Amino acid sequence: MSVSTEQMSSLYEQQGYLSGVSVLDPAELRHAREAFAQLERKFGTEYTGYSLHNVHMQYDWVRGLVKHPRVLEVVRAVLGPDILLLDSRFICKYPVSRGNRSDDVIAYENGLAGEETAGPEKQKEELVLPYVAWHQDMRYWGLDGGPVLSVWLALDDSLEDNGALQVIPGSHCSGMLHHRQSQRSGNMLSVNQEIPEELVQTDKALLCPLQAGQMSVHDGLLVHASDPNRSDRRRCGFVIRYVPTCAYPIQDPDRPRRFHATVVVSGTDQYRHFSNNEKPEL
Ligand SMILES: O=C(O)CCC(=O)C(=O)O
Repeated sequence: MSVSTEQMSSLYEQQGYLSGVSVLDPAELRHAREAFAQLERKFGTEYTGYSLHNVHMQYDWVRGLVKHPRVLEVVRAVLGPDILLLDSRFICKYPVSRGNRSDDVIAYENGLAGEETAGPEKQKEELVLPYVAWHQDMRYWGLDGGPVLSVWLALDDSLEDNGALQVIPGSHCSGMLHHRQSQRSGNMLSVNQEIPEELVQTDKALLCPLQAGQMSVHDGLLVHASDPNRSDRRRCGFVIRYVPTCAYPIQDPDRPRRFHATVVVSGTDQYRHFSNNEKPEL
């Protein structure tokens, strides 16, 4: 994307997200994918699907991603010079195995997955495809004093058939919407919440397709979701949350959250609102 910093920030302000931003060159991408494959071999894909949380504290190659100059250039354009990394997580949707694939898709599309069924239908019950329900990130972060910006960095091509991110442009201007317990099985969100469909302008939904090595960024109030991976390819993304250093944690029982892995990644932190970032640099 060859747009100026001013254009980037005004587009972001208007629509609540940017997409198709090139970040990793081919060598960097290869390195990240090889390192991720090593983690898959070490931990297994059950684990690497959603449990690689805040591993920027553990692995140099992940640390390189959260401080990647191109990532920080875009984040700075939106949040200003002083930036704290709040949290990071790999979110990987693996393909359904070929043998089961058509059954899985049918089970999901008929809404059978997760329902109480007997006999042969019981088998389908176990084949729930992971998806991410419509939500706003701010629903999960007990924070005030500044916006949250999420980066979604693609390690694989992320397209319609393997469950790319979808957004409702401009929805970040509607404030925090009501969330409830999700009605559908397979929601990857850790507290299983969703915005009821009647509150989401799904007719305005836009897909954010990304090539491996590209990223999208979105505002913490932007309504977004992603469908299951119905392809035979993996869809792996690295999600990084950033805030300006003026943001601070609040005690909100609806949004309990602990911040164990915050790091100043740009500028200085004159506020020191987050307790664990004694070391200003990672
Ligand atoms: O990876 C996904 O499908 C969803 C990610 C997401 O909800 C987020 O980045 O906030």
